Amino acid sequence: MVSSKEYMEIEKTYGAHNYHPIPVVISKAKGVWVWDPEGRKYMDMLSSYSAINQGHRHPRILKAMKAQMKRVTLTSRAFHNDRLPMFLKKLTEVAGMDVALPMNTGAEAVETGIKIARRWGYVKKGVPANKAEIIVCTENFHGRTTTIVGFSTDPDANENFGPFTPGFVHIPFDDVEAFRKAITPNTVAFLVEPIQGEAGVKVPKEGYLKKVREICTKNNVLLALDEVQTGFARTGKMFAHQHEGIKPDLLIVGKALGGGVYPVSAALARKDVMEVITPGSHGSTFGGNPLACAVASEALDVLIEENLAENASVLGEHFRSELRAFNHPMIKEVRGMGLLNAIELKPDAGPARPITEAFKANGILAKETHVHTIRFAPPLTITKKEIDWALRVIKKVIAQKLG
Ligand code: IF1
Repeated sequence: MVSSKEYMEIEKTYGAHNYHPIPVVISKAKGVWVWDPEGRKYMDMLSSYSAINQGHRHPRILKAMKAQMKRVTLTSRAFHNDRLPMFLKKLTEVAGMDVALPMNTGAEAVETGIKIARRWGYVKKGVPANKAEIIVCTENFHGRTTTIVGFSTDPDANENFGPFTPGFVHIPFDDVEAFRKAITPNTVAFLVEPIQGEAGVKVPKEGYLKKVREICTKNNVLLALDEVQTGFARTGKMFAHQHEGIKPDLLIVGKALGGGVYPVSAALARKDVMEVITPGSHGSTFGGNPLACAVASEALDVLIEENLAENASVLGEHFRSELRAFNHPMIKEVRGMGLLNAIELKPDAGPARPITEAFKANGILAKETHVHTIRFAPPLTITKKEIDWALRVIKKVIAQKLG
């Protein structure tokens, strides 16, 4: 048998070094649990950065995938297929948006949103050619393409990858006045995450998105929400923007839409916005393929029929209140929404990495983000009993490592 250590060495030799993973090899998974080749069991408290909201290898999603594999898997969009129509209908109904454009990865869906917003700006708003501006936030994370990293403010993401696409303007996150001031007659959209994930699970003040929505409407600027990470029940509602009772003009989704088995993403919009996209102006070989549509349709049904938003809301509240009550002197803040949560350590505690490695040794997989923050985002199928076990381990490890 090949050992975990050997797998990691082979990967290091033959792979690009674009990651610094927790030293664990996953070779089997089910629900909230994963196993390494040596048979050690861990709770997955990352869920592939919220892509596994339905849990690993959900039986219904695997069944739908297998059934579709027996019929047809890929057609391209040169022809119609018999899975895309109902998938589009279901997705737009779940999201409360008029129409959707299917892609594969989150970054592609963000790129799609950028293209829609710019074209809408020229065709509908009357912005002069090549003058469109999109407002984005500092510390954003929207993906890895050259255009997207071009407006990242994280040097790790974009150093030496230029020259970059112009047309992006930065403001601080959770700052309504900065947004108001940044708008010009050429502003076509505000692209923002409802909760900044990679920045360390930064939850904005209540009312932020609502005020932003009002300003967008008043100024004829599209509100483009990136819910790739916050979408599909993660924060305790189907979409994070629903906590504010608002609707975006553009909604970007991915990750959990693929049910943890297949990459599926989409840009959704109002009909009058999406209609600027005409034949030949955008697409993807794999976007909207019948296998993706079968998987994603089932992934949506599972979220709804298993009440996963409700579970995320209840257990998320429980998770945060238990960690706050723990009140450890080295914890600066416990924050989050639903089951997207983070512990930020005080600078005196030192880096979070030794803590996440100790979690691993105690059967919990979580990942640090930046130096002092640990993110916890288990599958939304997690039970009260399982999260209570995780809480006991988390408290024990923090007490052991930080006194
Ligand atoms: C990696 C981070 C999380 C996203 C939002 C678009 C995308 C993402 C809000 C792009 C992707 C992933 C990418 C993944 C790690 C992960 C991540 F740490 F990098 F920032 F979740 F916080 N919009 N986020 O969070 O989606 O193209 O990857 O499908 O390893 O890069 P993608």
